[in-house]
Amino acid sequence: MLTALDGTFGDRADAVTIAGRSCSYEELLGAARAVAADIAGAPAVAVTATASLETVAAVVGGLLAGVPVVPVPPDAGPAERDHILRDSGAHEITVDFARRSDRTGTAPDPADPALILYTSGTTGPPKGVVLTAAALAADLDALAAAWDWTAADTLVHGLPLFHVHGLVLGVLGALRTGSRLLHTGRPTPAGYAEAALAGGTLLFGVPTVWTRIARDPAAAAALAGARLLVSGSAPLPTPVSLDLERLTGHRPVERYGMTETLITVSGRAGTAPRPGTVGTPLPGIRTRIAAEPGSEIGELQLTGPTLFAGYLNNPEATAASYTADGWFRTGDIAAIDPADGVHRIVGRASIDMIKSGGYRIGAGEVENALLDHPRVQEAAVLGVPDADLGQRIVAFVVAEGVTGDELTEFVATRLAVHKRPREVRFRATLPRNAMGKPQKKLLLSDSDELPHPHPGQGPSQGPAPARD
Ligand code: MCA
Ligand code: AMP
Repeated sequence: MLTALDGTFGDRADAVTIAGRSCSYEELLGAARAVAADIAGAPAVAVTATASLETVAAVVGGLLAGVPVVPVPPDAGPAERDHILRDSGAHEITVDFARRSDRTGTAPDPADPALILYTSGTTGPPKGVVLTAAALAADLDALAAAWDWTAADTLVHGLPLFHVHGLVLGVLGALRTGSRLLHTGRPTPAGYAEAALAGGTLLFGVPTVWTRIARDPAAAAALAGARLLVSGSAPLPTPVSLDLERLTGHRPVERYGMTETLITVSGRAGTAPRPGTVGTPLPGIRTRIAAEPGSEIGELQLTGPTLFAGYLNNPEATAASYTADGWFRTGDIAAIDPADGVHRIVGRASIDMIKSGGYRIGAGEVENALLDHPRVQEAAVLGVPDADLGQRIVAFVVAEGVTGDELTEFVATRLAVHKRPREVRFRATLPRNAMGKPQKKLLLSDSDELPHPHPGQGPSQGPAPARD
């Protein structure tokens, strides 16, 4: 699975650098084997997934031992953390990166679970997405082919190590292709600039990262020597893509995916990316649009070897995510250009799935946290268009005797930092339909629309609006 650790591509003292600390493949393998020896036979293990060599050793150790790893967001609030640990049944481990072992166990079955990643649905607590080693390998090989990604690359990013983007693509991808990894600790423009000047060739970011780099011309200029910039996890606004091209000479390649499916659709290296589109299906992936007659947009559905093995302990939710004829329902609304098969993501089917800074946040989870506050009678949470984050979380509440800041802090005691509302708006009542369901769109005002930064750039080319 992790070809680089076999010595296939040689070794170097700084094969992997995370937040300023480096190690060779040999050191990483020794540390990961020590983890594997400790956890062999466990049903699952959890690790607090800080951006660190320890997290990498834990995940690699799990892969070597055939024990699924549950990366827990370091800032997950107590409620979220308890849920993840209870639902997964994983026991928590801490890693001492200085330990080494040369133990080699039997190679695990690639069809067995390798990672369990917790991700939000529209309602309820996060669900555990079970990913097999075979699915991870299939996806990384398809991406390596799409991006001409090889051991000659130096991969740069600063994304969190508890989601597909930062962990699967950003760590396991480097260890499978043999590309050197330079993780910047946090995804700041200065960090990316420094890493690009230190030889970075392939740069990964969520749109918020690219937006911030495009607003920092000096940092952007440092990216000129890179080979390929890749954007994903949320829609990249067209003006950002064009600004980056002007500042760096590169238009980012966009790719589309989900925790449940891994990356399934992507632009290709060597082909000029068309802003606002996410490319074509990766090898082995089939896609289709479930559209009403006469319409070319509808739900994107897909099949292929990168799909998850189901939601942990939740066969009903797993079954509900597939059509009767076995295609995965992404919940994303898309269109496919009949001329060249290029896919365009138009929005989400549900207004209750929010993407903020590339993080997926279920409105229901934040609403439930707010409703736990004794002063809150009603709550409706929305993703409002935001020039930096794509969407920002805004909570509409019916409550007395409590401030917005107090409610934001209250949510932070339960859920991860990025799930906190950025803004709380108080209302006397919430508009509801005849069934009693909040009519969320009625809560938005005209000022919640994004201004169009470039003439001729309509909103359809900016971040995708949430749809009901
Ligand atoms: C954040 N802060 C807040 C709030 N939210 N303060 C008050 N109220 C709030 N509601 C704090 C933060 O803790 C931080 O404090 C400071 O404000 C700045 O926050 P922010 O603007 O959010 O900046 P940031 O913390 O730098 O976050 C932006 C980010 C981040 C770095 C782009 O959103 C991020 O890492 N996104 C990546 C998400 C990702 O990897 N998604 C992949 C999943 P302080 O500075 O003190 O800490 S998608 C996936 O895996 C699929 C398959 C795919 O397609 O890729
Ligand atoms: P997550 O499971 O956190 O990866 O979130 C998956 C969701 O992110 C998808 O269902 C899409 O709504 C969104 N997404 C990922 N990549 C893109 C992209 N390139 N363009 C638009 N939306 C994206």
